[in-house]
Amino acid sequence: MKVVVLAGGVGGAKLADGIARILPPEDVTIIVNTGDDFEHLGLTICPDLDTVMYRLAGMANDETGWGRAGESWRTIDAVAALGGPDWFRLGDLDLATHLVRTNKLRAGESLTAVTQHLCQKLGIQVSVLPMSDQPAPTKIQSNDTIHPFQTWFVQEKWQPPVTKVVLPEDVRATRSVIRAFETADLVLIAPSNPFVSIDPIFNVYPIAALLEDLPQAVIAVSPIVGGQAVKGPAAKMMQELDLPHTSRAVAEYYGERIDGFVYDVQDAGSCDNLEVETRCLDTMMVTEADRVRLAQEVMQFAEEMLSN
Ligand code: FO1
Repeated sequence: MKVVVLAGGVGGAKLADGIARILPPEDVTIIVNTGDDFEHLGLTICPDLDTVMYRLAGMANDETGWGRAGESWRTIDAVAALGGPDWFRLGDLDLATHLVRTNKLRAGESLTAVTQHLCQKLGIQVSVLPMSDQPAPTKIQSNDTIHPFQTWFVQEKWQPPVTKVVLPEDVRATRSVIRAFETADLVLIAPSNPFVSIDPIFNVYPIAALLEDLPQAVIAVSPIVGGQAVKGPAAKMMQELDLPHTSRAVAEYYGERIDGFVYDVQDAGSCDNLEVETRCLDTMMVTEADRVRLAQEVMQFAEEMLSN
């Protein structure tokens, strides 16, 4: 069964890793949000692509969820000593990724080609695709201020209340992304932030239409557990966007876009008589074994749905 996983940061990377561990690599494509990307210190930084790649390569930093394990910070601290910006913590090992990526992009390679190169060097066998090769910066409007994403997320620690998530117009999917959707039997929406990780992917033309027209099943895994986001601003954003911060509200937010919904045992009973098929599972992924188990249970749910 050919599976496409839509992923953002930490939660998305974990489900992607679980799926990559149980399916043949040629059947798995991870399509990653690039709305968080930005230019910083002259480097092109792609946080969600890097979080997914490091997790798939077994070198993710489990404390932070982003960057690399066993990191050191000598360079960024030397940057600070020279009066440079150190608010966005770039580790010494992580910098290698940004240097190689930026160098290749400057030489004219596409982000898709650069990502493929990095994955090959990191020993990643599944396909990891940026949602587009064009810049597609997500901005956060808070009342009458519009913040670049990383300024809001890191510098402001996602505290400014979100009035609106501002997505770019005219961003187009790559041929590889379109082909992945056209050959998919199943699309999984990982437990990522619906507004700043998943919506930016749907915003890329013609992904929303592709998902509507093609026969495959679309299953989302809730990023909200027990009324809280497992990590990051999703629950806070739901309140600011006048949505209940519940897993049921996530299913209702995805609405027609999904055929199935997976929510956590902590929310048992909260997603009965939804339009879509649902499955109540232990969705917390702390260990690798958790990631494999959840992936297996989600695939079982999908197979049951697809066989009906
Ligand atoms: N997030 C932070 O909260 N603080 C940081 O200093 C930080 C540095 C960083 C460096 C590389 C990278 O790939 C991600 C980094 N992140 C940091 C996380 C990043 O802002 C988020 O992963 C995404 O943009 C949202 O998912």
